[in-house]
Amino acid sequence: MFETLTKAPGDKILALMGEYAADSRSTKIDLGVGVYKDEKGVTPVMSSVRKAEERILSNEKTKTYLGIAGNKGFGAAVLDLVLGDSVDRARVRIAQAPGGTGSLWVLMQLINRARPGATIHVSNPTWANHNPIALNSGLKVATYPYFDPATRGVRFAEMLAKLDTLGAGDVVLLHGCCHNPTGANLTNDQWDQVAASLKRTGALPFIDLAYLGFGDGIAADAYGTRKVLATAPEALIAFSGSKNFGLYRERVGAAILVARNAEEAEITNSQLLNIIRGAYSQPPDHGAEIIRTILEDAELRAEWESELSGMRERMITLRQKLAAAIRERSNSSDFDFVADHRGMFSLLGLPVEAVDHLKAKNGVYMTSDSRINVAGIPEDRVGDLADAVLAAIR
Ligand code: PLP
Ligand code: TYF
Repeated sequence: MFETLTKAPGDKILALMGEYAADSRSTKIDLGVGVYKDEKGVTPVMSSVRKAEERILSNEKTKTYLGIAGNKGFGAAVLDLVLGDSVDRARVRIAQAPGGTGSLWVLMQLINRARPGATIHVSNPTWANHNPIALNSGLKVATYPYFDPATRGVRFAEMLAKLDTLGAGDVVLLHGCCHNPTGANLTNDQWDQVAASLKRTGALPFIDLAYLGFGDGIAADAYGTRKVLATAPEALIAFSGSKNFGLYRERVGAAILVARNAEEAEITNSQLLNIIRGAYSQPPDHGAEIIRTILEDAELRAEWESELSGMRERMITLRQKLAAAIRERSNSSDFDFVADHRGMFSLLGLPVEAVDHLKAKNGVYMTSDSRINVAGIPEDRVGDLADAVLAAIR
């Protein structure tokens, strides 16, 4: 049987994690995989999460099945968190799923049931996992212009021109906030224009929301999602609780669908649940129960929001420090974009030789496209990093 197989390509980001672990230099810096790190360089269990887990452990009465859509309280709380009052809930359904990735997976399967072989348009560039999930689901993938290497901002006029050419039956995958890998994001005014374009063309918005709260705050980061939902007749959202609750390995996320009316929502949801049942039957509960416990309890929720703000502010400070250090050393504003970007990442726009040089010479690890995880910058080494980056491009 298996002799028919050839070796499949690995995940480059996860491979880089292994390379970093094997590097014995004490001065090495990990700006690779997208996990938040605190000032000690560790990815902590949040205090609100720890407290929720303690409550769950002492209160839990059973571990019997919860059903295909998973934890109902989690679903309701996530809808409040993400949607606000942007859309009539009668048109909305939510199913808990294993991470943002599992949510993307079941929603792409759903698209393929509705429109087999439909084209999903992703930003150029986008998260490395979008393509494989879409292709594995039977969809076709195309790109729309997004990152401008000259300004390190968004090529918005070109993006919008492309979106305007799409039609009903096309799907547009948008990063709700904190674009991965670039760190370049749409302004509120640009979101308004994207929402208007989608309404005009009838293309289906599909929002990947993996970093809610990592950019400028929960409401600010939800602006685009809520704007699109307020105007689009139909939409899909893949929510992840991996980053903002620090629950990576618990695999918690949610697939959200918005249909034209309650009747279509019910029918579409029956297909979504059917996909889930035929895949993994039901999602794991622990992470979802943690999020439910936190969001439903005023005190825990306030603690979580304050922890999340702390993480966000730390990343913004690191951005400002790196931009300032490079400005000081180079007498140029070439890297000021790092301070304007939001979320965990910035695409530096370095040639691959510079990325290789930084790894070999300085033990600075970033993905080959020159994406850095700003949370990985050690606060006391910002100057070293600025020196190394400038030396690598000299
Ligand atoms: N989407 C994007 C853009 C991401 O960066 C991630 C990161 O991990 C995910 C989705 C899904 O994450 P997870 O499946 O770990 O929740
Ligand atoms: O982009 C990142 O680094 C994160 C983490 O298959 C990640 O989104 C990377 C690769 C992967 C799953 C998660």
